[in-house]
Amino acid sequence: MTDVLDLVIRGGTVVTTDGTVRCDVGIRDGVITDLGASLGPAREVLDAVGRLVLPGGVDAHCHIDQVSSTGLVTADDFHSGGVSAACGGTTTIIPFAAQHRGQSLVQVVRDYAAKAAPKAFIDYAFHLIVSDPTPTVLHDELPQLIREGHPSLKVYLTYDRLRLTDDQVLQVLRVARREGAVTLFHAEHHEAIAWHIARLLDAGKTGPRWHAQARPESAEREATARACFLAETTGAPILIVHVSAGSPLDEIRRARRRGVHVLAETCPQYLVFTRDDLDKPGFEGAKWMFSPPARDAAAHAALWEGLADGTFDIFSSDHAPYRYDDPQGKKAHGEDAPFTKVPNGVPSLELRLPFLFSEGVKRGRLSLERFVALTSTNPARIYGLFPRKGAIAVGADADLALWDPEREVTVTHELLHDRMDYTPFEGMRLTGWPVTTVSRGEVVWHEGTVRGAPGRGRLLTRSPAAVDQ
Ligand code: DUC
Ligand code: ZN
Ligand code: ZN
Repeated sequence: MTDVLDLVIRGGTVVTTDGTVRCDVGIRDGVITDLGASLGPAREVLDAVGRLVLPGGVDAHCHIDQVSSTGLVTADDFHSGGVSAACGGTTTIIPFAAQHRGQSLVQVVRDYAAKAAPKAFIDYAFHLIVSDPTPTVLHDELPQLIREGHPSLKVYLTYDRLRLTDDQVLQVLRVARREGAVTLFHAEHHEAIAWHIARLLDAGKTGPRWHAQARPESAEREATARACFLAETTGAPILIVHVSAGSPLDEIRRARRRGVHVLAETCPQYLVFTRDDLDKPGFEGAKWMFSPPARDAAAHAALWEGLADGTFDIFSSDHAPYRYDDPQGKKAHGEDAPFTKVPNGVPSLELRLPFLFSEGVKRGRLSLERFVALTSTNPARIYGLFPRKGAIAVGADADLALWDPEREVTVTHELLHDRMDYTPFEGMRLTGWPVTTVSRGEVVWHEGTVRGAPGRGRLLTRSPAAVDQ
């Protein structure tokens, strides 16, 4: 019988950016085919009474099986990262294909695609990282890759082995604009950071706690303003990733008022941690080391305001999993290594949605619709995946997260599914939890059980970025 559905999600409250409605969701061949009352018959029925039915999360910033510029590899691969994401209600990830100097950008993408394909648990796409914009990269490889369906790239304004000069950034933006790609910026002022680092190390200030002093908010503010200026000069759309505080956010608002196409992202770690978290006994503070660093309570307030008032377009994890006690992780150079040698990043792939739901929606800071926009629909739109992803609509992929809005959970590392040996969110009490996750019509996470084989996730090619929202 062809009119039997594969799966019906029955009796839930469906949430999209347009509002909430009580209805069933009917699924066939991995796609949403029906929305309405009393759908069926179906081979499988999921009772969603009392649940919110959300579009599966789209995490547009995470580092999976990525080789850093110093040769360290992040702890999660496309299987463990995908499982962890799915258990947190995310159904699509966009990690990076990271070029290091001297490498062919095309070959880098081929290599990441080859290691992802046999392991991927959920659907994925790649942002490019451009660290070596040679004439071949600019004239041939970047246009080719954008046309092949990778219309987003990240550039760095700091880090010795990654950063581009302003002149190189202008050249990259010119190509990105012409080809329809959006350029992500890691915005921190390189020379100012080097200046601070030299003084701190000269004074023997080498422990994790000095990381925040080496990378002050002013360095982020200046680089954010400059990135906006470079976008203004070229007319190219840009997105500032991992914004940590109010003053860079104000630069983004100012640039937008003059018509610059600049979008903004923040992440869980900037809303809850402060520079004091780095100041733990011994080496422990390394568990809270990421860049830009966490700031203070005033920054948290400014970021919440930006999430609520629409200044932020997306909320990503920036999952950069470096284990604590591991030669590929925080202790790669030993516990006595200066803070400059500690890899930057924290895990948060699985907690991104529960964190924002609990701290944002449950605390009355964000509406449910805004939550869905920030975590799913906007990243899908901006990065060329909508309406296949980020939507609950007939014809969209059946990627869904069923949410128990009242479940109370105390975060422990044991609860999570990544390959880390700690979570910086240990002990945090959250309300609201994803109890079931559906990926292209398959139930991949249900009440504590993971289902699905490695390799079931598909590489998504994308259309040019939609930035004029
Ligand atoms: N930038 C990121 O986006 N993630 C981890 C570290 C960094 O510098
Ligand atoms: Zn970055
Ligand atoms: Zn990152």
